[in-house]
Amino acid sequence: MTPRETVAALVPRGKAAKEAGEAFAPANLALVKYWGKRDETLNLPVTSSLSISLGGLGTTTRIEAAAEDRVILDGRTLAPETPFTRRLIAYLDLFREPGAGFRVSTRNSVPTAAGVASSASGFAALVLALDRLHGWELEPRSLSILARLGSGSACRSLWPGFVRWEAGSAPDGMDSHGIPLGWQWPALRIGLVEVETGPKPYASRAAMRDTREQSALYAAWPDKCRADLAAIEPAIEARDLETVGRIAESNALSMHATMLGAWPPILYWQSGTIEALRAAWRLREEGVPVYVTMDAGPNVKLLFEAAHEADVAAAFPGLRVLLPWDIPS
Ligand code: 2P0
Repeated sequence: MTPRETVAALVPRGKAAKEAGEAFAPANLALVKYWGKRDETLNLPVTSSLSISLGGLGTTTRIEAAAEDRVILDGRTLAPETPFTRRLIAYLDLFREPGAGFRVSTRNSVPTAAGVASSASGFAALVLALDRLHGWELEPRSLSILARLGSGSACRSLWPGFVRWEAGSAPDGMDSHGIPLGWQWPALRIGLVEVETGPKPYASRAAMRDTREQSALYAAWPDKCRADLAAIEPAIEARDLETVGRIAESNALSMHATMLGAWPPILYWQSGTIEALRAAWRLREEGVPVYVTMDAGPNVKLLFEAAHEADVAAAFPGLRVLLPWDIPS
């Protein structure tokens, strides 16, 4: 199945379009990571993954019908040849009727400097805005499948709180989508430690592929993810930070270890990454329950509970603290 066929199978025809559609979607942080695809065209993952939403950090997108395509990011019209515009237009091409144009205005509250992926919230907000523009009224599961076609991790950005991306096994990907887990954990906090603000040396899409194809260590990764996923869900339900944190930290560091086994090696870490990691470990030795996770970049994210926020903030000057359930309506 092609992405276009997926869209044709899910999207109803002949609905009355509105003037515009607008939506917010939160960014998400994976506690058990997605790293490796079994199908690169449909963004189907090798393993299931699990994330937590990042509260008010995310993307707001407004879309309108227009004579020709125009993409506006944070108030500025982008040139058609930027990678951002190309990727967005290629995605819109999956949905458009012949001759139709779109004006898309998108704003990220995700600071690019914070190293939080904006493609996840970006494609989730876009598909929600498309749904509202066209009056499709699709089920969240269908929206999640459509968001996945833009970026894998986007299929987890349609809900607040914890979301499992079920890898599925169908070749057409119709069973590969996000599932909201519903567990509330109001005291849980996410801390963003900004290590480096420059552009990434490797795009995560290519890094994921190179790791899978070249790293002998990748062979151990799918089983690690399956075991981590099976163990983390009951721990989340029990609000057991020690177990959740241990699994999330180990999963993230193992993902980075698989990348080092590729040739040429893929290393996102900077010296500040290691300093942040050691600072978190020091805090833990002092009795503060704080755990680390990282994505395809040098920045570090911390998991802790509200009761320890002051200790954590004191050890990480400039820490940005997020409340996962504090999502704009
Ligand atoms: C994740 N990451 O689970 C993992 C952990 C980065 C590290 O999903 O190619 O932008 O668009 O499907 O979703 C980043 O990869 O990749 C990612 P595509 P995506 O959050």
